[in-house]
Amino acid sequence: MDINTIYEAVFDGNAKAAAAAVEAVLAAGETPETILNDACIPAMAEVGAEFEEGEKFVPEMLISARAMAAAMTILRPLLVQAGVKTVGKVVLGTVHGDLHDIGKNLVGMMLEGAGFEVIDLGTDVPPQKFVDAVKQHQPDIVGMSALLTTTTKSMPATLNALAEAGVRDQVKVIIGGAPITDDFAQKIGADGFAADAGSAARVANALMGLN
Ligand code: B1M
Repeated sequence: MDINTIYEAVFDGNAKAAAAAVEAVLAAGETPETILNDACIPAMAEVGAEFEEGEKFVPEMLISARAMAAAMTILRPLLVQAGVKTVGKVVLGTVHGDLHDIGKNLVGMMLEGAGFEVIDLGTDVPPQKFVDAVKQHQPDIVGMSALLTTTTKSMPATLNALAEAGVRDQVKVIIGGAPITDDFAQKIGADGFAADAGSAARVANALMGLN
């Protein structure tokens, strides 16, 4: 059993096989990072590509997402363990109107793996809920994810709400998601943009003055 077995299990949406393959490949000495980056993420990317080409449909996407979640249940604590210490606190959420959370969850896992404490507000998070979480948890960073072009407008709305509540200057804001670009991030006044989960961790580190 090798890393391709995990790729196939996630791609085929076989949660049981994905979990078993992750256990076996870890036992054989592979790192959780390699399994995440070289099997799980590419498998979901291929599922997305086939969906766009009309070769896969929503139920198939969902079972692949569940298989990925099964793999992540095993990988998450190991990725977190790899973080030497808590380097900062992040409040993370998918913006209002948007239910996509696979990418956001990956970003959260990579941030945890990079040593951040992550407070995950979930999906469909209204601006006021971000504001309340900033007041309650005093994070260093707010991370917003959006996958729909229609929900990207919730990002400037949340930035405005943070400013109106007087807490915008207390946090750095990182945004990401398939329709998000660096240009958009700059235009709305976010502090950082990341194209994927790995770079989200690097951008967060940079905003904390690390590396
Ligand atoms: Co949705 N969906 N979906 N969907 N879905 C897309 C996004 C879409 C592009 C598919 C398509 O039509 N080609 C399209 C959006 C079109 C657009 O707006 N331009 C779309 C649509 C239209 C919809 C619905 C409206 C469909 C419908 O009901 N008619 C509906 C909307 C529901 C809602 O949100 N209100 C919907 C529903 C769903 C499912 C529920 C079936 C499911 C989501 C399951 C879940 O998330 N729990 C789903 C899925 C799976 C997808 C696709 C196929 C895959 C998304 C995904 O998980 N990718 C997607 C097509 C695609 O992307 N090719 C699609 C894998 C993931 C690892 O990547 O999320 O991009 P991604 O995250 C990356 C980066 O973007 C980045 O890092 C991540 C990891 O590397 N990133 C960040 C993400 N957030 C970040 C935050 C950061 C930094 C980086 O900082 C904080």
